[in-house]
Amino acid sequence: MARSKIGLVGAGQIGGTLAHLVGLKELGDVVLFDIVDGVPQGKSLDLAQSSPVDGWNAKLKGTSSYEDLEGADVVIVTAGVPRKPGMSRDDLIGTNLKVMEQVGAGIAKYAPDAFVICITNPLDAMVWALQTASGLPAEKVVGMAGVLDSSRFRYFLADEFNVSVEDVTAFVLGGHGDTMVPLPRYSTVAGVPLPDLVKMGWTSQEKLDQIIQRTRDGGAEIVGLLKTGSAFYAPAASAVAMAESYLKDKKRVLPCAAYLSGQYGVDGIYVGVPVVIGAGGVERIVEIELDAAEKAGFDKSVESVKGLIAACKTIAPNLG
Ligand code: A3D
Repeated sequence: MARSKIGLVGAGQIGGTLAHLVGLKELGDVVLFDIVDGVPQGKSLDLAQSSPVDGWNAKLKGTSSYEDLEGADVVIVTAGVPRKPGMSRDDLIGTNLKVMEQVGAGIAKYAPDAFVICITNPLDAMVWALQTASGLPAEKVVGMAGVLDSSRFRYFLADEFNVSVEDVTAFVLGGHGDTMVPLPRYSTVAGVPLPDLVKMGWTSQEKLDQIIQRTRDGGAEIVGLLKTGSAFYAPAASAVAMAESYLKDKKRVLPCAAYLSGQYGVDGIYVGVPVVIGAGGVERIVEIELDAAEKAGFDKSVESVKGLIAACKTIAPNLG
C-alpha cells in the first residue's frame, strides 16, 4: 500500500513541528512548502537526518513549488504571519487573507482531493477564505482551533486536580479567540462533570472561572512569553490529531472550525463545533442542546466571526 502524502504549506514554527510529528508518527511522506527559499529544504533535510536516530520512515521534501503538492492526501496550512505581543489575531487579517487566496488556488490545482486543515489566524475567517478560494467541498476543509483550546483547558484542569491529563475531557465551542465558549457541564474528569467536582470540593467556582479565562487567553499568554511569535508545539500536535483521524478513518469526535449549514441556527460560516472526522472528512456535526448562557456565549462568538468574514469580503470582494 502506498504511503499517504501530507503537504504542509508554511514551513515556519508550526510547519516544522508538524513535519517532525508526521515523521515520528509515520503518517506518511511529507512535502514542506514555503515561499522563503531554503527554509523548507533545510528543515526537511534536518528532520530526515533525525529519522535514522529515532527509527521512522518517511520521505521529506522541501519545496517552493506548488506542483510538489500534487496528489496530497492531507494539506495542513500554516502559511502567513503569526501574532507579536500587543497584536490580536484579527490584526493579521489583511496579510493572511492574500496568502489564503494564493494557497487556495495552489490546492485547487494540485491537491483537489485532499483533506485540508487550516491553522492560519484569524482562524475562523481564514478557513472560510481558504475553502472559498480553493472551491473544495466544505466537508474537506476544516480549521484547527478547538482541539488546541480544549487541550489547554484539559491541561489546566488536570494541573488543578492533580490527575492525569488523559482522564480529563473538555468541551469548547465557538470561534477561536476571546469569544470561545468552554462548556464546564460537558467537561469531565473520568466522566464526572466539572459542576459536580465543584460540589465535591475538588475546586471552587472562582478557581474554575479563572481557569476558563486562562484558557480563553491561552494564546496571548504564550505570545507574551515568547515575544517573537505564537504557540507552535500544541497547535501542531492538535492538527496532527485531526489529520490522523482522517487518514486512519478513526472517526474521532473533535472540536473543529467546521462549515455550518443550518446547525446551531448558523448558515454559511465556519465556527468551532464538535465534529466526527473520518475518511469522508467532516462526516457529522454534533449538535448539542445549549442552555441560555451557553447559547448567548455561542451567539456572541458567531457574531464576531461574521464580522471578520464581512471584513474579508470587503478586502477581497472576489471571495464574496
Ligand atoms: P511562522 O513561524 O511565521 O510561519 C509562517 C510561515 O508561512 C513562514 O515560514 C512564512 O515564510 C510562510 N509564508 C508566508 N506567506 C506564505 C505564502 N504566501 N505561501 C507559503 N508560505 C508562506 O508562523 P507560525 O508557524 O508560528 O504560525 C503560523 C500561523 O498559525 C499564524 O497565522 C498563527 O497566527 C497561526 N496560529 C494559529 C493557531 C490556532 O490555534 C488557530 C495557533 C497558533 C498559531
